[in-house]
Parts: sequence; C-alpha cells; structure tokens
Amino acid sequence: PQTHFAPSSQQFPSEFLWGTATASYQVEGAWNVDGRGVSIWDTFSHKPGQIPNNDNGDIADDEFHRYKSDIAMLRELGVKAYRFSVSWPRVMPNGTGAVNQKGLDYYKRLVAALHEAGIEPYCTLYHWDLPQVLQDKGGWQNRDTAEHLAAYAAVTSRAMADAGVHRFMTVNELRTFTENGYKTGTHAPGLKLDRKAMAQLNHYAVLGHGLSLAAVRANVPHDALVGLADNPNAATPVINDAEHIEAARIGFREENAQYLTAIMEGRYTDLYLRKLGADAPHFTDAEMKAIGAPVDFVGLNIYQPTYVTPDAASGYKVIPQGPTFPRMLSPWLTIGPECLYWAPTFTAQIWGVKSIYITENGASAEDRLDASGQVMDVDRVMYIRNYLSQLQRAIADGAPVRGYFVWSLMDNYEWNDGYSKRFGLVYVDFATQKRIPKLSARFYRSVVKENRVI
Ligand code: PNW
Repeated sequence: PQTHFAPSSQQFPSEFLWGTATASYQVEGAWNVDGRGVSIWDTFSHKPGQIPNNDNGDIADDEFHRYKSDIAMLRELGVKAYRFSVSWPRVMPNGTGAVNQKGLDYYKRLVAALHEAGIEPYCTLYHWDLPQVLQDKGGWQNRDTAEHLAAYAAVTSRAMADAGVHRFMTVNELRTFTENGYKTGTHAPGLKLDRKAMAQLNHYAVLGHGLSLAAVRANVPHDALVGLADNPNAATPVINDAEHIEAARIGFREENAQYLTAIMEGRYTDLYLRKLGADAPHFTDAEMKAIGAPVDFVGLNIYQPTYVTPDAASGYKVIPQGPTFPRMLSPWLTIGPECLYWAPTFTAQIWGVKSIYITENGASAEDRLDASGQVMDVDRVMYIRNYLSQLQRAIADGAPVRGYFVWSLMDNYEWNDGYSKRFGLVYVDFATQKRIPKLSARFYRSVVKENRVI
C-alpha cells in the first residue's frame, strides 16, 4: 500500500525505488576477455557498413574493468538500484552446455560491489546478445533457442541468487529484438523476414520468456521477484474523454497482442489471429500456458507515445506521427510525456497487475558544453522532468508503480546508432573513458534525494 505521500506535492511514495539501467553489450567492452564467446552483435557490428563510423562494442564503456568507479558514480547519484544485464556468451560461450566460470565471476564481482555500495542489483538475463552459434542454427526462428535461453537462465539465475540477487528480468524488449533484428534488419542479425516467419518467431520469443520464467523460479529463493522488461507500444489517447480513453485501452491490448498481451493473458487475441489468417503462428496449449504463467512484476520500457483515436470498425486507430512531430535526437523518439501516465495505468487496469516498474525511460539529447566545461543537456532534463510528472500523476491515481530506472547511467553503445546518440546522465569521452556528470545527473540526484519532481 503506497499511502505515505501527498499527491498534491508531486511527491513519490516513500518506498519508491530510483535507479538507472544499462545492458551488457552497450557498456561492458572486453568482448574477447576471459573466454567470452561471440554474440550476434559482435558479428553485426564488425561487418563494415552496418553502423555509423563502423562503431562496435569491443570497448564501449569498458565497464568490465571500470565497474568499481562506475558504482561510485551510482552512489554519487544516490540511486537505490542498478539494472544491468548478463551477456549470454560470456557465461555460455557456445550458447548451450559448458559454463564459463570466469564469465560468471565477473557478474559476481559486480554484484558484490553493488551490495557493498548499498545498491540493489536488478538483473536482466537477455538484453539481445544472442550467442552467434545459436544464430547459426536459426536464432529466434528456431524453437530450440527458447529452450536454450531457459537453460542459460537457470544456470545464471542460480549463480546470481547465490551472490544475493533478488530481482530478475527474463528478457528485454520483445518487440525490439524480434522486429529490429529479423523484420527491418536494422539490428543484429540484420534479417528481413516475411509476416508468416515473423509471427512464428515472435511466438518463440514469448515462449523464451515463459520457459525462462519457470527456469529462474526453480533456481532462486521463493522471495525473489521474477518478471520481464518489455516495451509495449504505449497507446495514448489524444484527448482525455471517455471515448478516446476507451479506444486507447483497446489499442494498448491489441497493439501488443503478440508480446505483453500474450504473456499477461496466456493467449493471442482473436483480432491478432484473425488479421494474420494463414500466417498465424503454430502453438500448443502447453506453450501458451508457459507463456502466460504469472509474473511477480511487469517492467515497462517507455519512451514515446502511440497516439490512438476511436474507430468504428476495430475500436481504435493509430494516428501516424509525421516528420514535423516533436522528437528528441533519435528519429523514433517522439515526445509525449502522457504515455508515462497511460502505460502503467492501462497495464494495471487491463490485467490487474499489482507491481510495475518503469525499467527504462530516458532520451538522446544534445550535450552542449558550457564555458566552464559543464554538459548542459537541458533537453534531457526537460524530457525526464515532464515524463516523471506524468508518472507521479499515474501513481497518485492508483497505478502500482514501485520504481523507475533512467536509461541510462552513462553514454554507451546505442546499437545501430553506434556512439552517435547519447542517452547518459553521465557524459563519456570514449577516447579517454573519462566520465563527466551532466546537468541531468545533478537534476536526477535531487529528484532521488527529495523523492519528488523538482
Ligand atoms: C531500448 N525503437 O531500445 C533498449 O532497451 C536500450 O538498450 C536502448 O539503448 C534504449 O532503449 C534507447 O534506444 C530501443 O526503435 C531501441 O522504438 C529502439 C526503439 C525503442 C527502444
């Protein structure tokens, strides 16, 4: 019960968990150190012409060697939690079978240092660095990948639980690693599959979550919490009247039918299957049961709105965002702070979810240096400030949101944008690995300290 706050003061609940997030391939570097295997992102980024400046994650933020000083930065920020991910090929170089103890040891060191600093580790098991050997066997097109993910999740969650980790997420952003990786081809492995193949692959991805959820549960203490971090399309009403809100509620469920809705309901919606017709995926009742097994919390990565309006035929219609729609520096990152009101609100209302974390929110912005060498990322401050106001409003209206993680602690390897887009609260000079806290870091530190939007 989150009763100890005054809704009128922009205050967050007293036990609210403030954090920051990163992911293994984006920050670790050390890509061939201590027996780490090759991931699809190594292969993709090493192939010339895929990514601006041919940037890759070979070194990234070198967090593999600098985690101690990076954790000192977390302490400076005053955050209570750090969301990181484990690199599958660091732990299982061949994707299955033999465990690389030296790889696991890195995460044990990281977790021990977090505990020493009084920071709670939130561990994501799959943030897109699929072992290349598994891609060679079809990757997410192959049902076996879902089983292999679960086997890796069992080993890793057991080791992390032994190290004292109590919070686990199976996968990060189902839509991104399936669609960007296999439909548009902008992410690794860079394929462009048709609708039928995508429907089947999406099914294996949610199955990967479901099988991993069971595997983690079997290997961690009963009081550990296990969920996922997903990025549902954040259906948002253009106008806040009853009719538009209802259209957005329908949209939130249907736009995410093959991902979060399938996981929350253990079935695909009728509309989804009808739209696909002969391209619908093959699935069994047992699979749907595994996919729909209850999670302890739902993690939402929320960046941009999908505006929705009523439609007589299908109940809702998505309003396209034209080229002049306001955006942050990444072209996909349109600005609409209300989505951080509606996404947790609908998640709680539609499925009765009792525990929600915002596992990512943040933005690429211009990092201007002022005369004294300060990084004046004013746009990022405004973005986070406006989104957090909406989140506070959602909590005041009853959404059970327990915590919020800024993406990201520091600038890092932004996938197909390489190092050309920065999301950090802390600036990283990649030539020297020097870290410089930005204006947004100072802003976020005061939000955390005061427990309210300043
Ligand atoms: C998320 N889109 O990715 C990821 O979880 C992070 O690893 C990433 O760095 C962060 O957001 C910023 O991009 C996304 O095209 C990538 O809509 C692409 C999209 C959304 C999220």
